Amino acid sequence: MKENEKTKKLEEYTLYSEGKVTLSNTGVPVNDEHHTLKAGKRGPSLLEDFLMKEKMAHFDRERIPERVVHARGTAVHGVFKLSKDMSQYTRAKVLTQVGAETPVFVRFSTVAGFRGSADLARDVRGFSVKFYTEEGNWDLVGNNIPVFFVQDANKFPDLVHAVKPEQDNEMPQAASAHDTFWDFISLMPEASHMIMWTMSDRAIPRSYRMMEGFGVHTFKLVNEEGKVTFVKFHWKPKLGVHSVAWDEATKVNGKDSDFHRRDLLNSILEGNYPEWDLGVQLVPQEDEHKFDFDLLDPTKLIPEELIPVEIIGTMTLNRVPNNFFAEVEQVAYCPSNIVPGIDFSNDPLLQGRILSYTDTQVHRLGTANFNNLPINQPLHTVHNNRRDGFFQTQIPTGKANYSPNTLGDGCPYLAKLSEGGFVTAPESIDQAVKVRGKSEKFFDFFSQAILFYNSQSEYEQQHIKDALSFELSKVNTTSIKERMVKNLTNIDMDLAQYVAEKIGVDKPTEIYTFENKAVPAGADPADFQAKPVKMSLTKSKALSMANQPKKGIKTREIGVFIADGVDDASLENLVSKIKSEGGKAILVAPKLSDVKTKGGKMVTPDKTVFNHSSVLLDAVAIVKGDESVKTLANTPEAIHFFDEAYTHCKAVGFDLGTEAFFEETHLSKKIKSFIDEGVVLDGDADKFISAVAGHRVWDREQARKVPS
Ligand code: HDD
Repeated sequence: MKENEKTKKLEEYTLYSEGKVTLSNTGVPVNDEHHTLKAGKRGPSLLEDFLMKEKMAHFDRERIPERVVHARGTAVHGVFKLSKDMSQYTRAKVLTQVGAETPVFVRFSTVAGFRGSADLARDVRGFSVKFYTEEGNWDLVGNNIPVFFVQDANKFPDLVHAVKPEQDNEMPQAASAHDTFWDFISLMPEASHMIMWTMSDRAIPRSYRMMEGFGVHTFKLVNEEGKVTFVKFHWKPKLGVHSVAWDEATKVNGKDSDFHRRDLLNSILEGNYPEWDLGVQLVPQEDEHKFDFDLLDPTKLIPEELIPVEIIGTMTLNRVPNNFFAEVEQVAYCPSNIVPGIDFSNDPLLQGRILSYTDTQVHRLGTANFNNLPINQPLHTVHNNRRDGFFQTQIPTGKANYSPNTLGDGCPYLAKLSEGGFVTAPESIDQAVKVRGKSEKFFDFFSQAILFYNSQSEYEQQHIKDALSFELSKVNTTSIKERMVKNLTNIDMDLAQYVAEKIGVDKPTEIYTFENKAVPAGADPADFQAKPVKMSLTKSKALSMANQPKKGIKTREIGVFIADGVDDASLENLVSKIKSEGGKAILVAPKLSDVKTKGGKMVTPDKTVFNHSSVLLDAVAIVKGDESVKTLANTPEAIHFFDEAYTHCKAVGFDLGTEAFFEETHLSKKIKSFIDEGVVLDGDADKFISAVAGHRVWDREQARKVPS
């Protein structure tokens, strides 16, 4: 081959290896993949078209089973940085090396909906963190709610069948407001505490970035000496904990069903990295039985008044995935993934999860080798004697695939304790008797539901009442509704009576105690042996979102309304104030073409009144300008933005000189006597910004009777 031909060939190969040229799955450069090979241009397709066959066969197998629960979600990369040495309690390096950065991959999700369902369903949110530690992957697979529906993993398939779309008609999608869910819940009083949380605003978060996360179960920390300390894990968001209004949630689902997903990805792409502090509640092993509740019961939390949350580190999410399928869809979280220094408690829900997740990943990802997928690989290359199986991507060398061996010099040998080897924390269970059942304190079904409800502010209690009324009004079977109301009398009589009236069943007058009452047909008597416990604590501050600190307007999206003729100085003033506080000014105009300011400057709007919506914004404001105000006052969609923002208890700001616009809103007609701190009529940008920082003026609902 001549020299220049050789060079040409080399260039071609480089192109291939650089990934610029389409290669078939076997590495053949492809010249045409848009026309099938045919016998003549109008003739039948030919069987020999191996390239078309490969493309089609691959396409036909693109989908893998979606997750049986938590199918809808998204995930991003980040780092966890430890700020407090926990070696007194654990030998896990991830919790003892202060300042070290551990990579993480974090997936947020809803539970009930299918993979394509909308983000703002009333639902629990999954909060899964995979820590890629020096000592292996540690998966903390939690939720944004600190307790769970059921106490035993054996009930989980029933719970999931009940909440998913009904089997005879596959309805409703991503919603618990239907007969089968409430049938199950009404027969499962242990779910009462969780139901209070899911009917609260926690189940409709403003953003993944504004949710708390909880490991839910009690785990164990184990130190170098083998001493055990019980632990609960908490994630506290730096942006505070915030939710949307229910009416708003239902509208967000239509306006932007990817609302949470988009919000998370955009914030990272814009450099606004979401952060959470990692907190722990620690209980010395000797104090295991000192509480009114059982530490192993996942329907109970440890009130922060009893054991405060200690902050030990911070997680920052700072990188979006490159490929959704390869990373987000293929990531396989397993609560069984723990590292030396962390151990399981005997929580019967956790014990079942240890089995279920690895099993589901083998099914979903099709092979026991699912940890070979790049997103699941631990930091260090794995050496062991697990062999073969579908999609084995490693090529083990040498002869020895067994242990002990001499042919491989004894390698890979087992890690001694001094080399970090995992050992299970010893626990004496020699006297145990095999039983199916649960411990005494597990029969307290209501005391923490009561604690939660009593800890809510007035507007939060109202939201729970309204949510329960909505959900149960969608139930067609009267006996289910009646049973739920009876259960609610055990939590709060006023709540039970309110709901009863709304859903058209008899108003209860006394607490329905379970003792001596007939167990409903079809129910398990064990689920009805409630043994109430009087809790020493009557309220817990941390349980109410109303008590959570309001942390400014960072990353909040504020619609600033403009049209031709808008006043330059006022616009500049408001936008720069919003930006200087870390907020985002979204310029909203009647159309997408550039707006000409009064001073003749051309400004490009971000959104229009017809492609955006008030429910996708945190607050709205209008800037003065004779001509622009006139235009906007004649734009019904613009008026609707303000009316709706007001209804959803958001901050609404009117510049001085925008009275003509204000007069068009229904606010002017109806609310003049209900102007609150969220309605800023004097164009004071600072006042407006502090109103946005307050998140919502929820009291507006009561004062104004707005159905938010
Ligand atoms: Fe689960 C997924 C959280 C109880 C069985 N669960 C899943 C995910 C989260 C949780 C966040 C999504 C993981 C991801 O992002 O890929 N689950 C919880 C919490 C629970 C809980 C906080 C109680 C405290 N789960 C639970 C039980 C079982 C399962 C009791 C079964 C015995 N969960 C599964 C599963 C899933 C799952 C079927 C579906 C897809 C997957 O695991 O990877 O195995």
